[in-house]
Amino acid sequence: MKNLAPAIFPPSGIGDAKPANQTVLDWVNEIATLAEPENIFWCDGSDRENEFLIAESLKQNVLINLNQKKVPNSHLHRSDPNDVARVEQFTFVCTPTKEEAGPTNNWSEPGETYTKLRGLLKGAMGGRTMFVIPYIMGPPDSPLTKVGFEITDSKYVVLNMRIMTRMGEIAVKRLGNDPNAEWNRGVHSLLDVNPERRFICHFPQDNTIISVGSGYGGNVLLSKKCLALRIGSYLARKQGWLAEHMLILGVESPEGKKHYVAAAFPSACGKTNFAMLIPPEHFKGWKVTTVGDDIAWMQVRDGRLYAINPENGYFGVVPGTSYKSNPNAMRSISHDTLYTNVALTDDDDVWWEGKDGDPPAHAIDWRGNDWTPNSKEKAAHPNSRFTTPMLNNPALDSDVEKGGGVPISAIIFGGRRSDTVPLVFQAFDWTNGVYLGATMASETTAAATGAVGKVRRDPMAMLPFCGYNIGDYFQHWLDIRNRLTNSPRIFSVNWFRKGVDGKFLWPGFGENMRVLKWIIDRCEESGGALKSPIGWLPGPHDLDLAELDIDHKCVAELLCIDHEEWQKEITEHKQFFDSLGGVVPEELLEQREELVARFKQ
Ligand code: GTP
Ligand code: SPV
Ligand code: MN
Repeated sequence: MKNLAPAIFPPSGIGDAKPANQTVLDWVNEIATLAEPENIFWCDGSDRENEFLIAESLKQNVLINLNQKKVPNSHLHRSDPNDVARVEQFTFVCTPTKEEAGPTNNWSEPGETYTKLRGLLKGAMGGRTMFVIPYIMGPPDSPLTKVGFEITDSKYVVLNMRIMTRMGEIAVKRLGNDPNAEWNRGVHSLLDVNPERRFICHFPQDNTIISVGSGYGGNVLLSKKCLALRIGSYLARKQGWLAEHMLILGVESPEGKKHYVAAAFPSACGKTNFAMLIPPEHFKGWKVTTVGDDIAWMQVRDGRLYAINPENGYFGVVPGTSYKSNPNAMRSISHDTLYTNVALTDDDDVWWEGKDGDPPAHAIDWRGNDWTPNSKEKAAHPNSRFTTPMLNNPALDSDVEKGGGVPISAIIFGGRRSDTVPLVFQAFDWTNGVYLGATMASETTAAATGAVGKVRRDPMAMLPFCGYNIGDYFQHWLDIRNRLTNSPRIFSVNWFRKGVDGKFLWPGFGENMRVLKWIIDRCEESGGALKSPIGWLPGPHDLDLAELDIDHKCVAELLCIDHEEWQKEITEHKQFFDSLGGVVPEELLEQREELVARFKQ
């Protein structure tokens, strides 16, 4: 490596989100001097570049060819079996003080962390190519759009980023020449994909992310959870907007009246499926369109909340996806798609648990081993994923590129709860809705490593993604209210309540339209509801269940508020707030008192 700028690491801009006078070139040279790659490759996002990278990836077994007749322009990637999900225990928020990261984040001191990472990155790209990916998050003409650069030594990352973001020249143009322009620095290196040397570190004050030792999903596609949520939420608070783990959908009545809804569900709890919902026959003429399936950036304008989807593609859960559960997703992933950790059939097609039709008699599982329907192991990893451009989605909303965003009528919080939480209810007001979001809980899933099925509090589905003190985050949500004159109504949903037989009581998927319809009715102040201690609950006849084959008893169970379960729930709210060590805003503590009082009335 010749003619490179001297290494300056950590960057000089500590304490300021701007990359103080450090140009992108300086920074790239600095990382190159440290990591010593064989080549530097500036990505432009062109088709030619994509073809080249795919050809190289096939040669190096980073990608596996698929049957181009069955899934045109699509490929399979198998990750290291030790590297199949986000690693929350190795994810750090490195603010100058521990207090800024708050009680829900792993914190490590920025100076020490830079030194440690610098040590790990030293010579780490020897013999490899270092890719520099310029990208933007958000539509090209949006005031909310952010510029990021990701350096990576993984072709798989480049191929994913090309689908997930608007990549290449567009970002360089947007950045312009202003040395004070705001842009995000992301550094990623696979190292030797060793879980003991796997760290996902965020430096919000420096607008910097450094991720090492993983090659999977949210750990390495730095645009997504790292920039759009962790760094994004930090910037959002500072700049007065919201960065949320939310899908955005449009819902249009047969008369042509349209609403937009944003919904926060934790990982693998139904965002992509809800965002692509196809209404059942009974709702003929109703149309649901997708703006985003995972992340919403929202700003207040003229007293209303407007949302954009910063992403350009979907990194979605594969297992369970079928023409029955999600036809729009199936169509989206039928071409031009990158599959990660699904099974490969003998005719080079992809397969996973829950796909339509019979399982293949033989396949190669996600680890590369022989598999038959008698095998004990799953053929596709439970967190296997597709990466597909949003343009593939037949239900893509026509305003997805609108820089000003779409106006949000309702915000929904939802988790995976076998018990306690009814199918749907509405918060009394904004503050009550913030309480509802702050206390939501969900059973853990395969999207992150660790136990699955354990109920944990996951405020606003942001527990793993809030890049600063959660108490300040709650306060930020409360404060937004003061700027809203036409505020979205706030709701809770739970598709996952189970009966005594252990089966889901609610059919879910397309039938969720019935719940969505009630939510829209409530926004238009036409839907009926009963006042309950936890909020406005639909009465038995307020939900349109016509032509749905469901037992009345199931409906009653779905909508039931069991006082014993709720006493336990409210106790857990207190335990959760207590566990945060005094950062919870007074208003939310009062909300809890009021909830307790309503149960005593
Ligand atoms: P991330 O991409 O991790 O953020 O996940 P997500 O929130 O987008 O979840 P997704 O829509 O991919 O669904 C995750 C799992 O939940 C899949 O296995 C789905 O089949 C299942 N699921 C989604 N919607 C429903 C529903 O309405 N009812 C039931 N029972 N399962 C659902
Ligand atoms: C999630 O876990 O919420 C995801 C998948 O959307 S990942 O990008 O791996 O974080
Ligand atoms: Mn997600």
